[in-house]
Amino acid sequence: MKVAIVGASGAVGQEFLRILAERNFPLDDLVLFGSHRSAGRKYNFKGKDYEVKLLQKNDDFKDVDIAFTSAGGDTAGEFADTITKYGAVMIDNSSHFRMDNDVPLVVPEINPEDALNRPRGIIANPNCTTIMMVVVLNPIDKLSHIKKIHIASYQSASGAGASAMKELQEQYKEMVEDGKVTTIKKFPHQLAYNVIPQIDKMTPNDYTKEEMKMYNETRKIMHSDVRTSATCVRVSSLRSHSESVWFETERPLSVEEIRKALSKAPGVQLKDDPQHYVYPMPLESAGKDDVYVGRIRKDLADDNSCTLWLTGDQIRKGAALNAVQIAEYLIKTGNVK
Ligand code: 2RA
Repeated sequence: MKVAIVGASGAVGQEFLRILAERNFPLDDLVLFGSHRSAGRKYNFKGKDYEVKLLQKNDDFKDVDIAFTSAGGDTAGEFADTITKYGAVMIDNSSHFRMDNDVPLVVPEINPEDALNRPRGIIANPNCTTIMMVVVLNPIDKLSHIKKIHIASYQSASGAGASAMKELQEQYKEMVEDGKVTTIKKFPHQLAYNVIPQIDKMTPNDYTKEEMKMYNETRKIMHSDVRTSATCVRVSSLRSHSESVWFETERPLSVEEIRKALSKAPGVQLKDDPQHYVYPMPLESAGKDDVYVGRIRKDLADDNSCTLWLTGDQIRKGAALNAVQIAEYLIKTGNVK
């Protein structure tokens, strides 16, 4: 099994290296790719150094079985043919292919079989906030169909990449040392001591692209007609996203039913004892694999609705881990070239 990581120097690329090592992913050979900026850098994987090669339109992917790509939508679009030409499965982390009818959009806890039908050799990894939400809501949808979802997200700097995490740390340092922030590059406004109610570009309906991803991708992954209305907000935590979710089901559900379903759900950890200050927070979920859920309660405004709070590591389950789990499923089902 030969594995490629495209975008190896980025936050998600680096997480791929850690997760593949931790999970003892069955690979015999590894090849790293990157842009002009990162080509030539070396990264260690299980005691051996690997040099990042420049991603080019050539035959470098000839022997590759699985390519994990996290290099942005434009690069994914431009290099997809090069990557898949000789039969490699491309598991892409960008939003470029997610809504294409001939590209499956997969969360292994929910719709792993979709990964088996990939006419273009591409499988899309969903948006981070969507992955974490559907891992929690799908087991509830099985109790009673979820018709509507309202969500407010609290997304850490990590969602905008390694340089954004550095920028947030720099901004806090500048505030302490100079009393004002001068470094504002990755975010549209100062993030330190602030929250920004915009993630990704604004679309003509005044929802952001991130919010529309939550609407569209949730339907595709869950094979559902559910409607999701989101406000996605950047907050000044460093790593791990959180979400406050309200959902309306066809029949009213009790909190006990929901807790029972979630306590058995794969990839989910219940942390729900609010009377004793027990609920999940991003500081704890950072670096962990599961999505943590708490504050489960009835919605006071609607008998058929409940509400909950969740948090999960956007770089792991929201990106690299989900992609690696897809690859593990393909290997388990003998579905790699
Ligand atoms: C973020 N990239 O900006 C993520 C959203 N998908 O948080």
